[in-house]
Amino acid sequence: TPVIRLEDYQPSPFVIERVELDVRLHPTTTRVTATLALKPNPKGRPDAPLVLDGDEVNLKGLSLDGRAIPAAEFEASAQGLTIAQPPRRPFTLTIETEIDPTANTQLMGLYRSSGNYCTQCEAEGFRRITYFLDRPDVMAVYTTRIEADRDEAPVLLGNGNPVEAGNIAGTNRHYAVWHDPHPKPAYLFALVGGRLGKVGKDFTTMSGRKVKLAVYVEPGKEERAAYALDALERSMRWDERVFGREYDLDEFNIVAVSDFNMGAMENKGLNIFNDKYVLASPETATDMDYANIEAIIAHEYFHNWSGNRVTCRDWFQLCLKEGLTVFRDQEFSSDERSRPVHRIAEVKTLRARQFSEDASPLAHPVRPTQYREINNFYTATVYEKGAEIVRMLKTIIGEADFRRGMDLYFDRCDGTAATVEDFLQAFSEVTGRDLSHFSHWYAQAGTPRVTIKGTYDEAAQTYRLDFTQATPATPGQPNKEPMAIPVALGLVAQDGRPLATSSDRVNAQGVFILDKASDSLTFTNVPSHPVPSVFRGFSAPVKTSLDLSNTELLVLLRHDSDAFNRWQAAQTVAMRLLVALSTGAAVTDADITGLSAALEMFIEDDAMRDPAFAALVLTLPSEADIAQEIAADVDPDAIHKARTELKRRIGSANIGQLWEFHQLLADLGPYSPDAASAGRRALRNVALDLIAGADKRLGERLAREQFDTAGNMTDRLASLSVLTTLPGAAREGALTQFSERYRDEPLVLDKWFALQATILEEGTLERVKGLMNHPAFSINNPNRVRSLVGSFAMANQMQFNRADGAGYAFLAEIVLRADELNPQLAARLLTAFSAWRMMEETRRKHAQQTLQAIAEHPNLSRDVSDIVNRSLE
Ligand code: HT7
Ligand code: ZN
Repeated sequence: TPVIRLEDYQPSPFVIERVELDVRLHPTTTRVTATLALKPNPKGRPDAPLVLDGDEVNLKGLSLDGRAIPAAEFEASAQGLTIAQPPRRPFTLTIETEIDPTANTQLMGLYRSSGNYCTQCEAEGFRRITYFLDRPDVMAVYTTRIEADRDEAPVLLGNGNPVEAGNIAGTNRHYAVWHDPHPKPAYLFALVGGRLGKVGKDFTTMSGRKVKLAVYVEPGKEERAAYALDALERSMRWDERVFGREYDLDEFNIVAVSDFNMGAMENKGLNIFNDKYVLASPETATDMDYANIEAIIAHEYFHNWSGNRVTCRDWFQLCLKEGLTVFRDQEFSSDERSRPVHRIAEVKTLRARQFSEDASPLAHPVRPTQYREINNFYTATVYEKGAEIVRMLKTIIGEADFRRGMDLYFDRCDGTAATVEDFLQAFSEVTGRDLSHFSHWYAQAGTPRVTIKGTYDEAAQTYRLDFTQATPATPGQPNKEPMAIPVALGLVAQDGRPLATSSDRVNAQGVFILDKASDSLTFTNVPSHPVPSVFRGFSAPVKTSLDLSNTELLVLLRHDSDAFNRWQAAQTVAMRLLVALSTGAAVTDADITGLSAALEMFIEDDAMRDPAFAALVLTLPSEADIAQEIAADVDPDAIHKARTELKRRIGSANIGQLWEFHQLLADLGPYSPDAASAGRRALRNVALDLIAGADKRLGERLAREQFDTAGNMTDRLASLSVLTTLPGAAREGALTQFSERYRDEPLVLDKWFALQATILEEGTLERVKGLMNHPAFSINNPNRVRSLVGSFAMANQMQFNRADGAGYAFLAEIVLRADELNPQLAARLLTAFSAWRMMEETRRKHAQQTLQAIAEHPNLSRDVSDIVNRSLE
């Protein structure tokens, strides 16, 4: 397959100004008539042929300005349509195609989910509906007529505003016409037809425009859409208040579907969602589900400006909309919930997903320079690291200039397909700063490591910090330049008092910019040997090596004014112990008691003040985090043993207090998903988990009681999760009870699949294989596959990485099966192998052989072949 390169970008030789689509929905033979108003692009090659993209479409008719084009003058295949000598003036092309939405198991283009029709066009799905210039810089105004059987699809939705609807006399068919006045690329096109229930409300924008908001779901589940609708309204208000961005159509519709490759899609005025991120009730959704729904509803809504009004010139610029929109949704969630708690959660995800990607053979820059399959670049690097870059920009230039830069970017680039350069240019202009060095963040892959050494001079009362930075080699990038790294920092006295810092290298917001390979800064008037608190709020996506003792770190846990670094200090101490225990290095009893005593003090003094924060502090780094820290010759069994042991020690040392939390924090009133209530449940459930790690009988008793009496899914699932750590009849009984209770709730059964797939025991692989035959499982449904197979491969590092290679062989088999149906899903599953090189030798060899066998398999999709080949490079 060809490599697409950023440096080869050429403007399209033709533009499409208007599109009229007539879609006659039918389960197997849907007819699409596309009428395209084309004209030569003055910026494109003047003599170029017209080459339209296509993918599995059947051409039924083709005419130019109303006349059929003779067969000799065009060439059509399932993959494209070429007219060698198109007119060099404006003209109209009418294309009739036939497609089969029922046979579409890839879930790209027009497909059916639970009998309803829906579309997914990002990145290159529109070409599966009709031949088109399917690239984001070709922006057109769309009018869509949708026709369907009234019984099969009483609801017909399109982009933009509704224009007309009616019955077709003498038939059982009806139609609706939608017009979207905002020019958009084809990837933002959508339509929906089906039997759907609805919840809605009116919204008045800041300038007084009335907008009808609606969320469409499976009939009977309308009540479960109320939270999503509320989150939408709050998102719209927030974007007005914080970014000055107003909505621009008469309607905003969201549709939930059960078969979806990703979380959701920001189609103009018609967002389509994985139902997992819409439907919620206390009985079926956890606190985490509610938080995810809020974040994803916000994310897709925010795309209306960062992505739709200002879109991307080409797919290399994906971070321009995704990184920026993730930043915006993170800020929204931080404002709606607890900022420090949310920041810790963001960083946990970033480290688990993006740092691991950056350390793997799949590492790539936030703005890649080449790809074979764009679907494989919807990655943690583009999304999460992309968001960190925007956050650093804001840290460096300050809040006021950031907002001025955003305003300039939106205003200047409105209605255009922009680049990362356009984005940075807006901030350069408002600040007068040269951001060319900063832009390395978009181009250089790999996680920089910053090493910091502190020296106190008692006589001079100065404290010096020496910094060095280095970014490891990544595929295609052996040598790295130093990055511009904002370091938010402060000093804390050994007794915990904050020290007034003064250094001419640190700005008023407490930020030092490290932009050389090494640099130092000196604080003056420092009365005693301080403890430095660096990268406050995780001010840059880097790894840090800091020569602080555990005792000093525990001073930060107790006293730092920065909540993120309090959490980080506890994590660093725990990580040191876990790495040592995992690798057989010396760990003294005093080392462990040091941490557990500090946590005891934290539990007594602080935990109840902010339970959500306490729950995070009391959660040890995951087994995958520990593996990443060890990074070479990893033995997952040893890691599991080490973590279990440290957890047992911390639980035992604090069991009385933990038990008290468990009793004290029980939910009394009706369930509410708000952050404070969720925080209390989180602490209670972390306490239960620690108790069970220390005293199995007590843990089992409390978990069983909680399971029986829980008034919401968060508590029920948390107790079941604790029970799954305790082999025996109680666990199996609870699992059976749970599956019977929720037998008609696929999204809840997904949690049940995932829980069992992550049991850290030898029999798990056999259990997972058995569950693939469960009536609720289907290899065609991405949520089911991700819950069972994805959880096993991505969230059970001990059992996936079994020393006998059976976990790898299983995943390979499923990837190959899934690849025949849904290549995107298969390719994502396959990324579970990305850490294979850091495993110890036996596992490494098994993984390599398995990857090689996949690579040699005939008829791999482009998606899977791209991932497998890059994984082996
Ligand atoms: N922009 C959306 C990306 C997306 C997607 C990409 C490829 C294949 C299927 C997909 N569904 C959604 C989602 C987002 O980031 O908002
Ligand atoms: Zn997005």
